[in-house]
Amino acid sequence: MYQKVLTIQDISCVGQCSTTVALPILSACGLETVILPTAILSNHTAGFKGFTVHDLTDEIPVIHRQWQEEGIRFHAIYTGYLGSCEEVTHVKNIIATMLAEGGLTVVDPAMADNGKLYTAFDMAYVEAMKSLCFAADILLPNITEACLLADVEYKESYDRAYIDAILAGLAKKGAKTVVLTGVSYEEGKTGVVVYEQGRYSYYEHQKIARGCHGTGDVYASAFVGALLKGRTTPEAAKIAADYTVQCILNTLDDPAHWYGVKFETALPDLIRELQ
Ligand code: PXL
Repeated sequence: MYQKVLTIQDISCVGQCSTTVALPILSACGLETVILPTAILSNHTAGFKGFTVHDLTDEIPVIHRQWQEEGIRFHAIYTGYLGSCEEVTHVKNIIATMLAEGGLTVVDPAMADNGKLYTAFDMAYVEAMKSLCFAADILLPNITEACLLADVEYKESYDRAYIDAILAGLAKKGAKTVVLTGVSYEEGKTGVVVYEQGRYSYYEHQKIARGCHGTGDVYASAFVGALLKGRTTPEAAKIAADYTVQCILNTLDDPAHWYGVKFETALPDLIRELQ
């Protein structure tokens, strides 16, 4: 079935993250992709000397009202980096009114990594995000975000019991399906835990030494693409992991490309996988 997905996140003009990776990846997966930018930044906030932001919070309800006039509906809504607590409220309103029957919501909290909140956010934002995250059909956090949402202390080194406790904490607060990324139990390996209807699965793959910006968004976009093309949650989690690893591998030989990954170079592999 031809499906229409709405993705709500910022446009970082330079830096290969959020909307500038979600739109091409979802389109390549064969999905009609509608964008709703939450802010326009000169570049993303991680690693550049600075950045400019034009916040679009006030524009969101204006666009929403117009879409409602037109009777537009989406088969899925996938949200990423939002700019403010107020935007979280607007996004909840959009989800409540714009989904087609049986439509799916995927929320990537996109607010923290490596034990730290991104520059633009504070704990008030985390609190606001909780209501959005726990209402989603699929929540797609990394470990840092999962800890913030579950009120569990972040640890650099951990075991299976720690990961189980985070997932139990999320489930207790209302999370339905959780796809937890960046779970590494062994040197040189990392993976994704899928928690769905009380069952766990784990897909382990190689861990590439160099950390790359934007890979969370590349992963989430490929995951949503695979899911909407009919794959199960664990299958989509694996397809997105393999694609993200390939994107990183295709970037490794170019140290000047520190700000993102060359996700375009692996799109043919992703398209082939979904055919
Ligand atoms: O990839 C997450 C992300 C999205 N958008 C902006 C960011 C970041 C991560 O730092 O700064 C603006």
